[in-house]
Amino acid sequence: MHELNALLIIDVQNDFCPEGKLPVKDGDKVIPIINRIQNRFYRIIATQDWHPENHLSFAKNHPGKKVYDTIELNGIKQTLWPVHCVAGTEGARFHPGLNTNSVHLILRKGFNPQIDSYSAFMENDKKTHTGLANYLRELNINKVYLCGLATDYCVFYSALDAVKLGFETYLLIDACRGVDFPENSINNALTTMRRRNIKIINSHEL
Ligand code: VGL
Ligand code: ZN
Repeated sequence: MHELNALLIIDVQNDFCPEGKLPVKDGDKVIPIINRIQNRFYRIIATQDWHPENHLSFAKNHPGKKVYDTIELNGIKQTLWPVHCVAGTEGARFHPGLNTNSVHLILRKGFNPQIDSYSAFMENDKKTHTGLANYLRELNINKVYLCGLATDYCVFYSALDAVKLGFETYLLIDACRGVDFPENSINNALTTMRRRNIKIINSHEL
């Protein structure tokens, strides 16, 4: 059967790496792995979390609330984060170690101040598409492989949407790192992904 694949590199940005504003433990460790595997893919898409200063996922835009509090935002549960990945800032840039020369599409998400967008496919309202699903479909891509940051947020929601939208979906576990807040959130995400038929593999199995 004719099969075309894509690599989705999720949010490998300075702010999610150890020196950043919302650091993911060992976030930069995924970079050499991602650089090594890029040549296996027909298309490579890299996402950037790309927020305006007034984004409502930032705790500082909710007086009296603290980082990691949860609120309801337009009827959707929202974790409040430190200010991160502000559009055009150093923190929003790809980590300089990530090789982006072979990236075909750079997709930015989270730019609507009212809605967060963990998934590369849909905003958190589960209605507003980013355009990625139809981009992949027009290229006849049927398999997607996910890597990057963070395992339990943007990678997780992107993977769930990928299967929901009909793609055969793989998580490259060694090429991901997570926030792990709240406690066990990485393991819970992995369990949910397995249940939804997302295949969790190591990059060496490619
Ligand atoms: C992310 C929290 C807030 C992610 C983005 O890239 O996983 N997490 N914004
Ligand atoms: Zn964000």
